[in-house]
Amino acid sequence: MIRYFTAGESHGEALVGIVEGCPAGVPVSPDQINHQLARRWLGYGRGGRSKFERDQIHIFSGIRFGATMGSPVALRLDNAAFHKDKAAWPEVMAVEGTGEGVDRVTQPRPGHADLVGVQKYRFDDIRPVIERSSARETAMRVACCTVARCLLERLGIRIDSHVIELGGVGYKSAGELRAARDRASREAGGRGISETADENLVRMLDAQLGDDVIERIKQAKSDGDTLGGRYEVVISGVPSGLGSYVQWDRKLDAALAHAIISIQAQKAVEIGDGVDGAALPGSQVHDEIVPGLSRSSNRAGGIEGGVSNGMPIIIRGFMKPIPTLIKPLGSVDLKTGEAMATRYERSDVTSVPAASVVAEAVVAVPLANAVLEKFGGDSLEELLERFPVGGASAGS
Ligand code: EPS
Repeated sequence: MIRYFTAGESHGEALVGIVEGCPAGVPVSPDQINHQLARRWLGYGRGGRSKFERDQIHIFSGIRFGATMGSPVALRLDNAAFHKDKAAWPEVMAVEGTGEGVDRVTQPRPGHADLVGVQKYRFDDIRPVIERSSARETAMRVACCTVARCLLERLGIRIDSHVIELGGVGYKSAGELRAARDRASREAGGRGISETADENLVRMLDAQLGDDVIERIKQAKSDGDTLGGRYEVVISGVPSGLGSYVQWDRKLDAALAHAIISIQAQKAVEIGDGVDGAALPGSQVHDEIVPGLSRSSNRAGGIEGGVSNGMPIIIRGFMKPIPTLIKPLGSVDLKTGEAMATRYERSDVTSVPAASVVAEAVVAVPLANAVLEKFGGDSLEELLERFPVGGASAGS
């Protein structure tokens, strides 16, 4: 099974990651990882940091002559902010010394991990919480998960995503969304819908909607506010039979939902038309079975009973607005116990487009593990001998 760990602070020297359990013989290159890292910076609404971070992966181990060796893959990403920012990060984040002379952060931001973090770890300074809870960590997650994604690609499994709503602007119904996705898939030809989404400033498939969203972001920026939103991940080429209904921790939908909700600032996950479906009668929700044992619809989002059914997997993530706002929010100074509004800090207005790219990456690990659990194999070659050729069906 593939496991990965990340380490690193947002304004520390670097992020590092270890990916363990990937079969041998999977082609992986720094370019593939860098491509995903560059995609993670896409999207209108990012702040000052996006102007200078240029994420370039350094691979230390686990890959030889362009392919995995079955041994742990070790990765490093330098934080340009460590040296480039005006802030004295090498002093603020120093490994040695007492921290004397370094300002403490004492005004917790509502909605952030700030307050619960200082209470939990008994800090008198929010800085350590800010640093590790930051979404900067998702850069290393994308890098780690791209290794699993490279494995899935070799099996013909592809993962796409697009933003479907941002700041309340988006598709009005499941039908409208489905029509936009189907149109984009047709027009994409051999490419996936992600390539089309990547060409839009907010990763939306519908250019007009994208323009409306940009206006909404501009408005939020001038209001000193932030925005959340929704995106969907579409996984195609998935064979039926991944996951299981027999035990809670073997359900594929649960594993995918865990991966999505673990991304910073995500507050909800939907599989297929789960949210709309909860308000409809069963006769309008379930995908009828037609001769050939296929389906004419995919409202279940490719998973029934925690098991993939061969249709594309559709999973949506819901992101809250970023809790670092220019507009002050009510808080309390931890030094004095007095009410005090939050102070301004550099931030993004929104990072929903980035979250959609991170979501594509993180689902790759539970999915690859479901594949490895069912088909096994210590090498890609062995896995390919066992994996059903053409076992997956198309359609949405
Ligand atoms: C983040 C705050 C901003 C974002 C950062 C996440 O960073 P800074 O405080 O340096 O301006 O840019 O995201 C990234 C650096 C990234 O790579 O996505 C936060 O507080 O979560």
